[in-house]
Amino acid sequence: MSKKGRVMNKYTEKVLNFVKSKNENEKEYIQAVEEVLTSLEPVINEHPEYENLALLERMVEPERLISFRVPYINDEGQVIVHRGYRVQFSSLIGPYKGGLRFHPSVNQSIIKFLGFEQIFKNALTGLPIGGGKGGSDFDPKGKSDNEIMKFCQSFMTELQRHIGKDIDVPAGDIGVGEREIGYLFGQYKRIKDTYEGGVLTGKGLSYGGSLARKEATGFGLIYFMREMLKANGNQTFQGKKVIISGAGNVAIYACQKALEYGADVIAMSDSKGCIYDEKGIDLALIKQIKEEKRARIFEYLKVHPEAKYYENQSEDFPIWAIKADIALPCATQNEITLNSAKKLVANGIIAVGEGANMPCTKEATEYLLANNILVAPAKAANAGGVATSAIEMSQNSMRYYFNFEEVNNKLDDIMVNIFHACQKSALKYNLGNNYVAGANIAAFSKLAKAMKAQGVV
Ligand code: NDP
Ligand code: 2IT
Repeated sequence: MSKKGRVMNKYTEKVLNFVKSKNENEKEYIQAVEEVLTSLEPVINEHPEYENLALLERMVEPERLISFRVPYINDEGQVIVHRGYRVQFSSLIGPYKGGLRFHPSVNQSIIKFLGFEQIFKNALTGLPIGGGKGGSDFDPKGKSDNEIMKFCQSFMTELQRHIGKDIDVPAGDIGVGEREIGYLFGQYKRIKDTYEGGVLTGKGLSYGGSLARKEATGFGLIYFMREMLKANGNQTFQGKKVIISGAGNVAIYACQKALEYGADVIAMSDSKGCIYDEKGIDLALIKQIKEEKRARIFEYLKVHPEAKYYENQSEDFPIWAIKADIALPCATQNEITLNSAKKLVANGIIAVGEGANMPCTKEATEYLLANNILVAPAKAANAGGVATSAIEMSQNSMRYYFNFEEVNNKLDDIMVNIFHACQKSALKYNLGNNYVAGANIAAFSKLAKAMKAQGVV
């Protein structure tokens, strides 16, 4: 028995201890592995042969981890050096696939946790994509377009030797959107001297991007939540009070779809603080501030002085103290602490939908589940982004475009299927509506089959 009375299967415990000792300084990576391994226990108990095959040991060791220097010259003529990463974690079921994050907090641990999550997420989409992730500790905030372009060109000058449409296909994540993907694509094409559309996704619509990719992660999150609410008491978004952290790509389109479904979105945030507008968030204004002006969310007050602004002052973000029915963390990892989870529960939250990757700490997730809160786990609920990236890759291979409705319908179907896969796995192992475990088990079962079939690689 481990702490909290959980039974620890000997094999999973051995692998977890090994990961902890081999990656001592990588706390986010250890956190992600621990969450997955603890939920896999019922499956591992059923398959003692996995130990001899070292199935788990192989899953937690990246196939390849690349770290590289990224120098560029800023507008003042100063040479600046950053560190770039790409983790090519698993090519079991397709080319490595996953975003690039540009944020000062990026380090090896964060890239590995994201890459590890991506393997399972991509398996859940049902599409042929392996798991990868990359990025840099470069901060795009406050940089000129010229600086962003030079940084992206330098980053790609190294990355290009490691990627390709059938090898590894990066996309966006925090700090990497359509602008950055454009500069990265331009440099790749220039160096390779070939038009390889499918080497990056999240491209602009004028040169190979897919309609609905921009909206996909946020829309997909709401489609997943719609299914989860329906399956639990036939509930809907209509009239529900919703709080959404972040005001970036995921948060904005989650807000848009939630509003379309009749929800009442009352709060959004950025890395500095949150806006609480009890009359309902003015999404057009948020888009103007964050997408067009790349400014701070507190500018919302210039147009709506009656709204309230709360600054982030500790790791317990003020947005989670606002009373609501549904919370959608769409900013970053570990943004819902145990303390914040307690506030959400005390305020009567019914569901938490993870748009960001690993937004709840392990203790927060356990607390929410113990209090019968519905939790839509990130690797399932935010898989709509990467699924639509895979649809972008297919369109590029076919040299063809689907219209918005076609892509959006495929995305909706994929999210419905993912929800059912999580539900089915949870039921199979008597885990009720613990979709966190359900998602891990459903993805792992598929990956384990592929690993057994492919031999010792
Ligand atoms: P963006 O860069 O578009 O937006 C990120 C938002 O979160 C911004 O509003 C930002 O604030 C806020 N934020 C970022 N870091 C922090 C932090 N350390 N503390 C508080 N707030 C923060 O990124 P995305 O919307 O693309 O990504 C958001 C999350 O969703 C990430 O966890 C990402 O991994 C995940 N995700 C993204 C997908 C995609 O397709 N883009 C797909 C699946 C998951 P500010 O404006 O001040 O910078
Ligand atoms: O975390 C994620 O799934 C993403 N950032 C999207 C990855 C992708 O390849 O579209």
